[in-house]
Amino acid sequence: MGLWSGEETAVEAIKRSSDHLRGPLAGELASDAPNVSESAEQLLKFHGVYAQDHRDSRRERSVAGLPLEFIFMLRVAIPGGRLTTEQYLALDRLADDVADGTIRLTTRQAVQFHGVAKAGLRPLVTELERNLLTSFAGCGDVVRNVVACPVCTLDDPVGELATLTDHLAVAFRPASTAYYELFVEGKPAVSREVGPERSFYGETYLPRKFKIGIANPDENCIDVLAQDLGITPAVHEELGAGYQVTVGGGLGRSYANDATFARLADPLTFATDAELTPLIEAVLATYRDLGDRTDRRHARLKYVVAELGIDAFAAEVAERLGAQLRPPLEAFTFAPGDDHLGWATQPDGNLRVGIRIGAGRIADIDGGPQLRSALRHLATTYRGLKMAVTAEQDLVLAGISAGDRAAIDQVLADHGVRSAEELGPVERNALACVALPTCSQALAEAERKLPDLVTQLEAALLSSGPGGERVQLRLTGCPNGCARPTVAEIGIVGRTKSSYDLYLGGGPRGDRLNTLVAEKVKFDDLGATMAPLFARWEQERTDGETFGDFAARVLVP
Ligand code: SRM
Ligand code: SF4
Repeated sequence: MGLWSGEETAVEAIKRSSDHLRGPLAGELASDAPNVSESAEQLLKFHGVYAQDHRDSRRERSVAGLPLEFIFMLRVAIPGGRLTTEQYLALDRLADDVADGTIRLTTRQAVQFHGVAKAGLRPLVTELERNLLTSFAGCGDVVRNVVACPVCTLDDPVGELATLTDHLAVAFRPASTAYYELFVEGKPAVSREVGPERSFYGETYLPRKFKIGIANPDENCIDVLAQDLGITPAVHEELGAGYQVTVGGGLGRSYANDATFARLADPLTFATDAELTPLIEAVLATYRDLGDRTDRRHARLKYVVAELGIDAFAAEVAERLGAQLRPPLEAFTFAPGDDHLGWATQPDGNLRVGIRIGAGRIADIDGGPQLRSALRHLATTYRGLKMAVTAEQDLVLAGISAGDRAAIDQVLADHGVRSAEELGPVERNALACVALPTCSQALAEAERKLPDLVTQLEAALLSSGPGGERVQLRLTGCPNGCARPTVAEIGIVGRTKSSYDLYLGGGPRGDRLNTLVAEKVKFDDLGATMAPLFARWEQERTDGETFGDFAARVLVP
């Protein structure tokens, strides 16, 4: 029995009658229509596909009496963000063949293609499968792409965290074979699994999306407390190595719904390696049973944990697991997240280099950096490289022999790609969500305005604050929080077409939500709004105090 009363949402009915994620998709994908029905739209998400329209052309087309310009976004789920050069080069080709000529890295280490025509979806998925990649469960009410610190998995590709990431990605992928039937031209696919749907999904899958993140025990680059379920390697006094498991994180909010809020996860338990998978299954079964299926805006796991309290939630999990949960470790803290940019030495003596992508968009800019060409050149020349998308929308190349470092630096410089040391103090750790022109939920610009915002804030920092010090900035076009602005030192969130809310006081440890300090600030006024606050930081900070810590101590109400 659920905790919430009311009628279930229309999406629940669509899922229930879909025959495990099939519904009307076969017919609609084959039809000549450029768009799909509402039911198909909902089910496509489970296959990693979003039906969108190009929002820049809405007005013009409406005036001309034309229908919307229908396009699709496809998200490739890449566990821990790890790619081979072969896979990367396949993604690069697909960007031209079926998408808008760009590859978009996401804040969950996935890759998105934008501007795909409906007819391009099957060829796209077929090529992904050929390269052992999948968009299945990239979106939808299931376990999404499992994120993990990219450096842990690159530095030890067969180690504990890499193995766990790959295991969880497969263990929690739906068993339905609909994806392969619909998209892979009827052929059995590499990652295919046949059998009844997993019991923790049941007939209607989860109430909403479910996010799992695996943190580096030494630094929190994935924002583990923002995940529905976070896993951090830890050591128990008696049991030895295992994992601190946290539940109930989530950052999305809605202006139109006061019952929604951002929330950091609570510690649930300490689990050994052998206990982890059944534990997660029990958490998912608890969520399946108790999540709010009457209001999709209020359906995430965090609302169940908040409503019940962590102890009662743990009891529900224990009942489904058939065993008591061990208490979590006490006094568990996180070191600040590393951006993994620049050169570093790997444990085996090889090198890795993290390259800032800039809101995750890998593109060649007319008259500007030729990032896409540079990466294609590197992946083609150095076939043995290992690659990983970070949770900050950047890319790390690893397995580089010391002798190749200078040549790689030269390729990047020749293509106008700046090194980590050349990045500005705000630019370096600035994230932005996609927002316009593709995101249906965007209230304001984000990715396209990030360079302007960085310029404004760096000018303010240089003129008023301690110029060279790094400050973390995250910009989104709405309060859904896709660039995790809610835990950043400076979070800027779209409120109306031309104004933003300003949040301060989070930080790179990812263990503190920030606080609203100014509402509906015009975009062009954001730098001027920040300048006096940077000046106070310069004057009033304690020794070495970061902007986020200072803001949390002094600036927020
Ligand atoms: Fe997100 C919805 C983009 C990470 C919270 N997100 C969307 C959609 C699909 C818009 C939609 O529903 O139509 C956006 C597609 C835009 C486009 O055109 O590409 C979108 N989200 C993204 C990405 C691409 C942002 C980016 O610029 O990198 C990230 C893709 C992640 C992935 O690879 O799976 C992305 N989204 C996040 C995160 C951050 C994270 O998970 O670490 C969050 C906040 C954490 C959380 O889940 O609470 C996030 N996205 C949302 C929400 C709010 C959910 C809620 O609890 O209310 C929505 C709205 C929804 O689901 O209805 C949303
Ligand atoms: Fe779209 Fe809002 Fe997510 Fe940005 S934060 S991608 S505007 S849903």
